[in-house]
Parts: sequence; structure tokens; C-alpha cells
Amino acid sequence: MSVVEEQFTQPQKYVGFDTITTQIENRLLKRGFQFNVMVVGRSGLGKSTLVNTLFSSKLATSNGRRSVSEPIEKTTEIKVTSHTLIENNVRLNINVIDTPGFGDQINNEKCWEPLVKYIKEQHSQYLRKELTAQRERFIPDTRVHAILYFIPPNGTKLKQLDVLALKKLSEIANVIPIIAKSDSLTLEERSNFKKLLQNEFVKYNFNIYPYDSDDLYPEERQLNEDIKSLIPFAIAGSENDIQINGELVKGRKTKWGAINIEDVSQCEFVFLRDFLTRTHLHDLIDTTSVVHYEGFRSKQLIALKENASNPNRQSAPLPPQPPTAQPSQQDLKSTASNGNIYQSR
Ligand SMILES: Nc1nc2c(ncn2[C@@H]2O[C@H](COP(=O)(O)OP(=O)(O)O)[C@@H](O)[C@H]2O)c(=O)[nH]1
Ligand SMILES: [Mg+2]
Repeated sequence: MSVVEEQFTQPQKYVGFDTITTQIENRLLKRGFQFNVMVVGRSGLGKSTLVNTLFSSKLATSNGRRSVSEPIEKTTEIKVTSHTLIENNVRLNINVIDTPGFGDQINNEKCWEPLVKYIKEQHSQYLRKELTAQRERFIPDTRVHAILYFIPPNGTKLKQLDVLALKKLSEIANVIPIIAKSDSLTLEERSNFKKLLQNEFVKYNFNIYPYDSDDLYPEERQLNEDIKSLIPFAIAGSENDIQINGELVKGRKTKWGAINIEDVSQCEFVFLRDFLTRTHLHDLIDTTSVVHYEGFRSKQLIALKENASNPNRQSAPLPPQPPTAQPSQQDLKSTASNGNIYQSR
């Protein structure tokens, strides 16, 4: 066995390889980043509104109506919209995957199945591209990096539908549960409901993001612990600016009062936004690749190998090409047809 001896040497003259970090940064900036977020839950819980509030841009059509005569819009199929946001030279391309309201159908049994299928199809498509002889240098990434799961603010235990959906989805993607429309709860109700749901998550043993990992620094581990104590985030969303004490803020005004959604004493929207964009954006993308996709990939490759060594077996290892709901370049062009390049500060 050969032994490699490691020596640390400081070059006598400046060589310049320390610029590799800048070189990587420049390359990454040029390419931009891709973030795919899926919203899941019953219709009317504020899914589309929240996505728009999160990225301070109009990314999804919410069915907030301007007049009572306007029909309520419902998402009836999985719909992907693509947008590019630019902030200080960093280009973030966001795909929002809006899903039909859970529980809208007459038979709601297994209504999470199309979502599971969609997520697996993206993995499968990525794997196919990886396995081609002349693979693309950068495979377009449509894998779902985060699922925002909306729980109704009713203060009760999880319904069977939510238990099964959370279980299935958290096995294959990063699930972030949230209490929707939490402005309808008093602070005490909110805190009790949060505790109840945290106990439910433990009871059903859901694999809720963020995950423990050995290679975390102590401060990262502490941050994850703090976040876990906040999950499910109790949020309220609003696309409108309102006046509170002479100041223009994002909020909701009712007959009874006003809520400033960016005030952490009133709602946890800011914690969710910081978590998604400022502290865990890269980790969500990375975890999707190294945990969820990797799990899928190794299962498929093992099946492929078994099939090859046993030609009598009939099973097809890779699922067939996705028939629908796949954001083709054409779809992306048409859904982002109004040239949605947002400049946010
Ligand atoms: N009270 C309250 N209403 C909300 C909130 N978010 C959205 N809404 C309202 O709920 C309705 C449905 O919102 P929408 O985002 O279209 O729900 P979706 O069907 O889940 O996409 C609209 O009238 C919104 O203005 C919230 O946090 N609190
Ligand atoms: Mg919607």
C-alpha cells in the first residue's frame, strides 16, 4: 500500500491560486441559480399569495378578487411558472409549481399522488440526461427543491389526508410545513396549535427539513435547532401595502384592525423568508441533489444493474417519460411571457 505524505508549504512568491474562489463566483454569477418551489395544500389557504409575498414579485396568480362579481380562480392542474429575479448581480431563476387545491375533488383519496409523480418524474428526467453518452454540461434542473405545505389554521389534529400527504412528500423532497392564514388565530391559539402540530410530526415520524448531518458546524446545528422549534411557521401573506402609523408596510387590513406581516411579533413570515432565502437557499438545492435525488438515482441504477444481470426480468427501471405538467422550454416561455425579469432590492 502506498502512503501519501501531506506537507503544507507556503509558496515563496504569490502564485495567485487563492483567486479560485472569485473565479468560481464569477462563473456561478454568469450561470445564475435555479430554485424550484412547490406549494401544496387546500385551495384558498393563501398559497399563491404567499409565493408572491415571499419574493416581493407577482409570481403566481392568487385569487384575491377585485370585485364580488369576479369568479374565484382555482388551480386545477399542476402549473409551473418561471421567473428570473435579479438582486445585486445575482440571477435567481425561480420555478413556482402551483398545485390544485387538496380536498377539492369529490374523492380526495390519494390526491397527493400526482404530486409524488411529478417530483419523481423530474428526478427521472434528470437521471436520463445524466446517463446519455454526450451529456449536457449543465443539465437544466427542474427537481423540486422545497415544498411549502399549507396546514389550515383550525387548531385541530392533522387530518388523515395531511398525514398521508406529509408522509409521502417528506420521503422524497424537502418539506416545510406552515400554518396558513395564522392571522385568524390569537397568539395563544397559535402557540398551542404549533405545539400540537410539532407533537403530531413526532408521532407520525415525518422527515421534516432541515435534516441533521455530521458535517454541520456547531453554529449551523444551533441554527437548525432554532428553526426546528419554529416549524411549522405561522404565517400570513399579503401582496398589498397598507398604512400603519403613517408607514407603508406589507399587511392586511380588516374591519377589526391591521396586521403588518413583516412584524415578527405579529406573524412569522419574516422567519420563513429568511430561512428560505437568506440562510437555507443553497442547502435546499444541495440537499435535494445529495439526499433526495441520490436516493432515487441509486435505486434506479441498482434496478438497472439487476435487470442487466437477469435478462428474464421484465420490469422497466426508469419510469416512462412524463406526459404532462413538464415545464418544457415552450411552456416556460409562454408562462413567463410578459418578460418577467424582476429587479428587486
Ligand atoms: N386572512 C388571510 N387571508 C389570506 C391570506 N393569504 C391569502 N389570503 C386571502 O385568501 C384568498 C385566497 O388566496 P390564494 O392565495 O389565491 O389561495 P390559494 O388558493 O391557496 O392559492 C384571497 O382572497 C387572499 O387575499 C392570509 O395570510 N390571511
Ligand atoms: Mg392558488
